[in-house]
Amino acid sequence: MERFGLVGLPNAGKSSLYNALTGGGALAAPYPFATKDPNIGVARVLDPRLDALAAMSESKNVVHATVEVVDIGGLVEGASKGEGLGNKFLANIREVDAIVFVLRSFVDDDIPGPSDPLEHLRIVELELALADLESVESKISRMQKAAKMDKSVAGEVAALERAHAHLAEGRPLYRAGLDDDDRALLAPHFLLTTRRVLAVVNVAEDGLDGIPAAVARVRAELAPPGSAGEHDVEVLGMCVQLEAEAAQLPPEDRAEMLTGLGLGEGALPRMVRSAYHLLGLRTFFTTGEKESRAWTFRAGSTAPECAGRIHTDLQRGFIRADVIACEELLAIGSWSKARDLGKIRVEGKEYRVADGDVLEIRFNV
Ligand SMILES: Nc1nc2c(ncn2[C@@H]2O[C@H](COP(=O)(O)OP(=O)(O)OP(=O)(O)O)[C@@H](O)[C@H]2O)c(=O)[nH]1
Ligand SMILES: [Mg+2]
Repeated sequence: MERFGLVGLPNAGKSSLYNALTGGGALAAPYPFATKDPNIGVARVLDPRLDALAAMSESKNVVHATVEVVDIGGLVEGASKGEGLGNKFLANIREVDAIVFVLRSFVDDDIPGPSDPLEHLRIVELELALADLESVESKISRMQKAAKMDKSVAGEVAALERAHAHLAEGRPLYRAGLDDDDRALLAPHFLLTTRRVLAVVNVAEDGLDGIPAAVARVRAELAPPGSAGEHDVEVLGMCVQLEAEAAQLPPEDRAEMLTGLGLGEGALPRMVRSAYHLLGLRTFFTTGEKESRAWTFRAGSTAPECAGRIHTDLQRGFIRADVIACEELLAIGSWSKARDLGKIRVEGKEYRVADGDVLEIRFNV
């Protein structure tokens, strides 16, 4: 399962966001370092297409795709040198696929800490880049000796040196526009800032109108259009407190509260979808009377690879996939009608599954 890690200063709203996403009971409190050990939970990837398919098939079971969310303790200036909870955050961040920065923008005199999201951003980026700089330096000095004996290591050392140049200027690697070769060479080193980043700007309850401006301000700093990191970074805004309150309500009341505030479906599904997109993740569906289900796959995967997400037997004994786009299937109204109309395509081993495909796998083991 993919993992998102919530990273930020104390009192930014990480645990509140974690609770809203996972329905978890993490301690959210108005003092720094309320979170010491990470909370780990599972969030559903809500997808209206799945609900529509389940309604169409009158499915008894509906299974959403899920992601793991890790709520990490707050970090402060100097954390990489042992301040606050010190380096404890490093190990936790190394284990996530994408970093979610929670940047506080709400003002509340009862809750200590800065309320300028750019100040939050400056500190978290600096600490992450310093931590990476330290690991890259020690790796380079260790590997330079090996490179003299073994020429094949030279490429890796060169990639580390390029990374070093960025980090030494305080630039996290997701801002560096790394090419695929450098990415591949750096991957085994588990650096923190080679991960993609989603920044959540946490605005006040009465600051919803200010979301577009707050997001634009953070984006201008973090990922201006045309910058190297444009594709590795996404920014969005929400009031975590309101989202967390809404998440605790039963579905009908939640919808009423969110629409009442002009928030539509709320920011959480959008946030999970953005993180999905950043990671190059896509969704395909299976649907029937027994169950409708959303499955996660990497963009570019073939039909047998997707079949393998369901069960390894389906990949091993893959014969073919019957395929239709979910919008088309929903418009027709049923799988059998779509078949009668000749709208179900038969695809083979080379087919690259598209986001929103509904699949039926034929296999034989
Ligand atoms: N007014 C307001 N308060 C918020 C908002 N989001 C979080 N808070 C409050 O801020 C305090 C800190 O929130 P937490 O979620 O515990 O923050 P954290 O980032 O997990 O903090 P640490 O665990 O100490 O790193 C809590 O009292 C929350 O209720 C918000 O959008 N508006
Ligand atoms: Mg916390």
